[in-house]
Amino acid sequence: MSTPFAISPDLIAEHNARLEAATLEDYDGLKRMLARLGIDADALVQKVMGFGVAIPTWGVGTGGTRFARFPGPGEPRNVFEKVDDCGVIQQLARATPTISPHFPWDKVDDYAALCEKAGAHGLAFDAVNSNTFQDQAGQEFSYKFGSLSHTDARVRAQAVAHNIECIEIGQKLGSTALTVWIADGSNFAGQSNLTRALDRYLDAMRAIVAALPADWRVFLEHKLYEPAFYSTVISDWGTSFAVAQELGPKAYCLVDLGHHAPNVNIEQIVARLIRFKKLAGFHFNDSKYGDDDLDSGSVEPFRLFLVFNELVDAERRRAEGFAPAYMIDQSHNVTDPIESLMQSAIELQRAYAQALVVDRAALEAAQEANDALGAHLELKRAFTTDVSPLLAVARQRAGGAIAPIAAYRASGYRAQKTKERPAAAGTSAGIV
Ligand SMILES: [Mn+2]
Repeated sequence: MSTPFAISPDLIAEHNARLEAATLEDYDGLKRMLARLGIDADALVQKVMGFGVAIPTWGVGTGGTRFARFPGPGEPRNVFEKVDDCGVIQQLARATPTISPHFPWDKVDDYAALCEKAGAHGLAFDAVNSNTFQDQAGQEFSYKFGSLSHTDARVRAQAVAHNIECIEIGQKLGSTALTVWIADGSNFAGQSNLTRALDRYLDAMRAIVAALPADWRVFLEHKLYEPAFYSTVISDWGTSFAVAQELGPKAYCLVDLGHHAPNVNIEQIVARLIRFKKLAGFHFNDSKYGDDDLDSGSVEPFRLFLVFNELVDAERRRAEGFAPAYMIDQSHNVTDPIESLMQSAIELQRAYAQALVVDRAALEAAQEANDALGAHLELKRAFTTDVSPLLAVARQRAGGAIAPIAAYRASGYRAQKTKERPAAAGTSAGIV
């Protein structure tokens, strides 16, 4: 097992010493500009430092598509090595204090050792993810035609048992949430009875909810299509919401930004779920065409900002039951996953900081006066505010690197891991 903190703190200190003067100069300028608007930049830095998003264990490996996977050098070969990579991401960017594991991919014999490993990096575990969308070696029944909604009760029972096992593992890791995404659906009109499939899913989910410990929540993740291309059982936020209502107070709706119909107003969906106290949290990514799993904020940063605008609005009015879990869920095919994950976490912090820069009183006044353009301009002003110096200061104050990707490249971490981790056949990574 490699030692924690493989990147030397001295390297980060030297890196920061080189960039500090220019960073503070830019920050002071931003601080004066925000002060003129009555906004305290230092308070925003504190807010940004308090923002954390979970890294999925599958994210530190190269994802791939249904066509091919092109593995990168020095990829983690097991969950312990994945935790090492998550440790580096957190060490440098200081925005990702938790890990979201996936089972059975991350199954180990000794979960106490895994907790110890994560703890040594200052990391904890967030929601655990179950997997009934593929068959595992030695599994009795196949999920080819579904899992929790399968026509055969024995398959459903097997899928329920797997989810309960995930809860049991999660308890050992200090997690308090289970994320359930099923691939169930149909590829032909008539293949599946749309009503009965949902009924079977509800029955199975009731058994899973009944197994949740008192302080646990279950996150229901919907997805419009793929692998089912005609109908998907939990296809949209409406189905997810109705199901969460039926399953009771422990069930919440998870919003994966890529899992919606084209052109859907995602920020409005977020507002609705907050209003009905059913927002579980997010799987962050970006997309241009569908469920593309592109890096967060890389294609539509304004949409991301508008989502955070709703979140900050809810936070400021202390919306009842508002406690979203933030996770990244994207597939890195052409980049070093560590770099992509750091950059994505920064883009999420950026959207959060920009949303904090909105003058809520001015926005509300414009809305009340039906000043459509005035309201829009207030959002645009916040969105076009360059908060980069504020984010850099937050990172440095939290002990990270001012420019995490530059520091990472200078560290030689990937080259070192390429030597330590010769490619193993069948290393799993994927997209959820
Ligand atoms: Mn997802």
